Amino acid sequence: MLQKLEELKKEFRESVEGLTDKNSLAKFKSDYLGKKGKLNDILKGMRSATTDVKKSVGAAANEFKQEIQESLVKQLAKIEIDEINSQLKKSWQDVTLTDDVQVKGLQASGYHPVTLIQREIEDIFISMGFDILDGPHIEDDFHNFEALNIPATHPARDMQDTFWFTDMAHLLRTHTSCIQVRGMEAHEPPFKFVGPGKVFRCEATDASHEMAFHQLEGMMVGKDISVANLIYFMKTLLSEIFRKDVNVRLRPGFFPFVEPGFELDIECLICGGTGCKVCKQSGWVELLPCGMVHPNVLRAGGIDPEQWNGFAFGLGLDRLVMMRYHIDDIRHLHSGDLRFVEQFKAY
Ligand code: FA5
Repeated sequence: MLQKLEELKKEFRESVEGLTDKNSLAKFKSDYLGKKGKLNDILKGMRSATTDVKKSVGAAANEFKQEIQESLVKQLAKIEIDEINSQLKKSWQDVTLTDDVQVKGLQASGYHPVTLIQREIEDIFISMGFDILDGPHIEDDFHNFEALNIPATHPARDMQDTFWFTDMAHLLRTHTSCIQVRGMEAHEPPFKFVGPGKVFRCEATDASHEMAFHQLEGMMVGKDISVANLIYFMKTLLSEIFRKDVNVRLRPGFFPFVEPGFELDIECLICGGTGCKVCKQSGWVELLPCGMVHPNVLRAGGIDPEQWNGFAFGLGLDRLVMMRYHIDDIRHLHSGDLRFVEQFKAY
């Protein structure tokens, strides 16, 4: 029996290190230690053995059992380490590689066209001395409506369908005009800034309307600012963005926070002004509402309207992207389809 035990030990030691996965390790364990396993098979002969043999074989068998258990634990740890290492090898990425290096299985990413145009506009305004401001997506009634001359009973609240929180005091901002209020609260005039960001409206989507889209707010407050200053900045912006002459028209527009208020429309670049689904067959796309800041708004922002005045505008960034890249449906922009986004890599 002792000799059989030695042979079994030799066989075990030779094969245990060849095990490379958890399933074969489990099977191997039951082959040796299971009820009908190889060790018990040898020990069956113990029943008819003498006490001395029982003693010596029993001790050797226990020792062997312990060796098997320890070896299996060690081998299991080795298998697990090998598994982790091979996973690491497969998913290893060199973060120093640039996107011109083709790596199998890796795709070079790019910027979303809205981000690209936002940065471009920020650069244009920075070069004209504007600051860049930010504001929260979750706003309160005061910053989104009240301070912008839209009291609770004002019918203009219905112009923008609002996602309200259940407390009915907070909301997802419906426009970036709240950044005007936050800008006035944080700065002493004179100042000029732009504030880009995401805005949310509870409205049905179509080729030119999304529920979550992007605007870029602009505000300039100083002494004796005029409509001529406003038009100058808007024209500079559009000629820099489109790098060509585009037809625009200015018409009166109503927004409670500006007086007078204007709608600056751009001739639809998708159809060249002949009419399509983006411009709703009108040939014009509403792009840039603007106007002279209402005295009530300055007052709510802590600024004396007797001493200071200014202009403000709210540019629709998604529609600007559509005009710039001739995209005929706004829903492509946030579809999450990589084939679409990958076309806009350069900045
Ligand atoms: C406003 O949101 C005003 N806060 C803009 C403003 C600022 C006026 C400062 C005067 C002074 P309006 O709701 O028109 O205005 O939206 C501004 C621009 O956002 C539109 O011209 C359009 O380009 C874009 N826009 C509006 N609704 C959507 C929508 N559902 N999907 C995509 N773009 C939209």
